[in-house]
Amino acid sequence: TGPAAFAAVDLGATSGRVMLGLLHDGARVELVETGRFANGPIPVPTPDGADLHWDVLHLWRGILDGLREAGRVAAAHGASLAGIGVDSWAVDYGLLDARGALVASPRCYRDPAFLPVADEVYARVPAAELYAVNGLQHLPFTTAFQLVDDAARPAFEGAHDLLLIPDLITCWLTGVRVAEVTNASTTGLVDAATRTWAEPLIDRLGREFPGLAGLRGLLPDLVEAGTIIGPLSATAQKLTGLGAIPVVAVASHDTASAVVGTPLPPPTPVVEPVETTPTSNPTPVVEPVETTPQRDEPVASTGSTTAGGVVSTGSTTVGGVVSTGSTTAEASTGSTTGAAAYISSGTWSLVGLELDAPVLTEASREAGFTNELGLDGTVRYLHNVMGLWVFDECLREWARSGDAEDLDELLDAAAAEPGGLTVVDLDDPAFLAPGDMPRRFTAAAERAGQPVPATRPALTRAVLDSLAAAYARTIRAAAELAGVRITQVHVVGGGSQNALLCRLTADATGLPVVAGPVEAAALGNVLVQARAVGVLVDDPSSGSGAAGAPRGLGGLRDVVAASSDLVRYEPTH
Ligand code: LFR
Repeated sequence: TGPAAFAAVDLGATSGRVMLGLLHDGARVELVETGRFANGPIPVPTPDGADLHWDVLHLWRGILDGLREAGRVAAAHGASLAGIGVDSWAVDYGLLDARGALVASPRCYRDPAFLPVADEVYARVPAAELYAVNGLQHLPFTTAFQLVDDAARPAFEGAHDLLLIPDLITCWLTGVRVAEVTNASTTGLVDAATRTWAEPLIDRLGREFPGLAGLRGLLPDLVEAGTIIGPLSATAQKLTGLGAIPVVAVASHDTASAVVGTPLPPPTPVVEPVETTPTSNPTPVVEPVETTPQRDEPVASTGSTTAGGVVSTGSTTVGGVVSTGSTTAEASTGSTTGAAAYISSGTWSLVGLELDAPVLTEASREAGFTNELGLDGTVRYLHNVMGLWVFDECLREWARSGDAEDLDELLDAAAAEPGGLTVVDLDDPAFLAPGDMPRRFTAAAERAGQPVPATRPALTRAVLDSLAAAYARTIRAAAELAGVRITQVHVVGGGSQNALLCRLTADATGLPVVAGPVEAAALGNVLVQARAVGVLVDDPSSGSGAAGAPRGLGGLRDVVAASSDLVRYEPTH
């Protein structure tokens, strides 16, 4: 028999794509790109400046074309599509009116209008109260904050439903309105412990901000990733030339799909649960920015801090390694079994661990760690590092000036630079908005009293050194807060192809870096579909032994590993 075929729609901030996933023998996925289209924030002038919007209709056009092509390519491989799934960047949404039509083009989270909102919200609902429920790191553009700004606009009055971007596309494909939980967890409106809408918090926001009084009524029912939403609607069948193919709610936050598509190591069973003993005085976990990568400093828990940082006293799965909910004996004795951290490296770098329960403590909040929800009850415990956005914006600026760079040549030249000279804090919201990035980066270096890179290779090296330093700092903090010892770092997404960045990351963390797959999000998307429609079953490693039992995350990741060429970078010092 031929392969099973699935179409993964994966929308990123700079491009969207449709990938055909051909699952061979239930063991290996071959990805074929059947559509790619540009994406990016579009400034739309207003009397007092400009709003930033996404052109979701352009994306929709690209999706329809890509799905049609996916059907054709699948047929050429002797297969017909068995599923469609959509993932995208998080937090942004479309509003539908009572008829189900889009009220306005969705706003982009980088819109500077959102920047002051968080403080207005924190003045009425303290940040600590929000964190205790939603577990989200402070980001100025979390959906809840965007909504406060949006609700003041006349268009909002016409809103009947709020759909996050992937849910909006799924609705256009099926006619069904749902909120898939991995992405909904980035809205700030979901309870991270119960994986349900945080009703008391939503009511509270409605009382504090009258424009949001009807917010609960805009939110659709939550579904877990892996739910079959319905067949392509008759209209969508016509538009794509496809049949009544099942549309699956995959882990629709692109980062959630990317973590599914990361070949994290298999779990090691816990022999004995260890009691969590809260410490009254957690050591601060955010360290000052280092100017040079640290040598010989293992990124591991010291065994002395933040035992109280974990709410669960049960077992916690970390990077596929089961550990206990506290700083473990394993961490302090330096046993060779350790956990793996991941870096989902694209426009953003999402740096952290996979856990099986949220960490909702003050220490975690102060360190800027988020608890987004993942597949199969997991938690993405991570921090957003500004990512390749800063470098890509420099490239775009140089191209706009008519003097575009050859990427490979630039990276070679950056590799030959001395390095470690200029390391700035990429968490600075000054980097958030688009435009004029080389100047903004050098201004930040000046403000920090650091050497100002004088050439493009020097600036490139400074950006990548700053990224690697941020990765090391974040991984060290995650290890401390979750109480685990980290022995390996996985880099997936576009950044996994940047050999210089991977090398700098290995050196900055002092840990081996395993790079790949590039298309982790598309792979994760395909695998969740395959399992949902009953193709990935009978996994001996799931331990259930039951015939027809769906594969666990480990079983899905076996397919990831078998489908990817991974590159390993050892630290050189
Ligand atoms: C990555 C990502 C991040 C999210 C940011 C904004 O593409 O989804 O996880 O924080 O975009 O939505």
